[in-house]
Amino acid sequence: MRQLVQMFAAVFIVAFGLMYATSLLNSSQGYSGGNTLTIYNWGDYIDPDLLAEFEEESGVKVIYQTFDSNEAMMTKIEQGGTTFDISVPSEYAISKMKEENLLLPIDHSKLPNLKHIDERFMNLSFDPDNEYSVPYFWGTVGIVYNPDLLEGEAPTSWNDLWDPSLRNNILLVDGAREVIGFGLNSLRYSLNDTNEDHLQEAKRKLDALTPNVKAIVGDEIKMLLANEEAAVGVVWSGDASEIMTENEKLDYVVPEEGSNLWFDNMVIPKTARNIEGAYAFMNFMLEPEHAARNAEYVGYSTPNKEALALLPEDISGDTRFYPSPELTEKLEVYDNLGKKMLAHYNELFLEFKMHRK
Ligand code: N2P
Repeated sequence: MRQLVQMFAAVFIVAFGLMYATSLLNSSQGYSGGNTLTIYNWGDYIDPDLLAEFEEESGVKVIYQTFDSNEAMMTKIEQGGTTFDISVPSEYAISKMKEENLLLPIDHSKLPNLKHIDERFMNLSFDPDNEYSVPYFWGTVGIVYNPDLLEGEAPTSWNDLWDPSLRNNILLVDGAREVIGFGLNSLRYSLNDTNEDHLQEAKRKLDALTPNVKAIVGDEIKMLLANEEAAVGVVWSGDASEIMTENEKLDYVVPEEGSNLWFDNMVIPKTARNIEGAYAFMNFMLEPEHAARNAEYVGYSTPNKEALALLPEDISGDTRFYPSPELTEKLEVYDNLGKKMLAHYNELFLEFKMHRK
């Protein structure tokens, strides 16, 4: 009898331990399936009220995780062990993830609200026919500046950043493509350039910017610039718009040498567990009223034409954040440069960061 009790106790302990271990693993790796939906999005990129409303409407519980660069997001998904149902990569990352067979094709019949997206943002070269992705936000990269803190004229060109009057007065977005990209643009090279001499020249030029760079930062760049901790920032357009809502003195310019035009789209990674939930979420975010609220909350530009019509005129009519097709045509979209070249861009960016130390 005692032996039997001991055996039961042992079985119980092992079973309980296993259950506990699995639950730990699930919560740390973003387990989804059943009634949960795991979303992997950029930081500060959704109105939290919309998440709560989606949960209430659908009965699905959302597990929400964030990333701060395409590179970090891709590494995590490539490594495996995650079960994200939705992610929001930028165009070159979508192209790379497609190539690596990391995405599920999208069934458009499950997204009736897809019809609200402006044609201008559909069927782009990184994902013909939107086979794998659905537009979420779009924008540019540019310079946000505080006229009160500038000694000289307002910047209009990337090369203005090297002005000695900006010593220790510039904040940079923590993005490899963005920083190497404006280094190349400042030399009038393409931000997709793969010529090693051009890349080294851009790297040397960026190293020479070091005395002017106060910090290279993530999402806190918005708070720092709004609080007037630096005169100038190189940022994504939506962050500039958000900063300018906080501090009306600031302004945003897309430099004259050219810059980046980017698109962030929702995708369903191949490892998704709750595919129906993923469609429900995408369709919810494509609903014009939801897309409009999301755009107003985070400050980024919506590709949803019905949502745009719902936004106040001071947002939808602001050509700094809703530039015309004639203007965006002059900008460059990041190409998928391939695994090796992307790694090289990351390396150069890392070396630039080290150079500052
Ligand atoms: C939001 C970051 C937006 C990224 N915090 C632009 N691709």
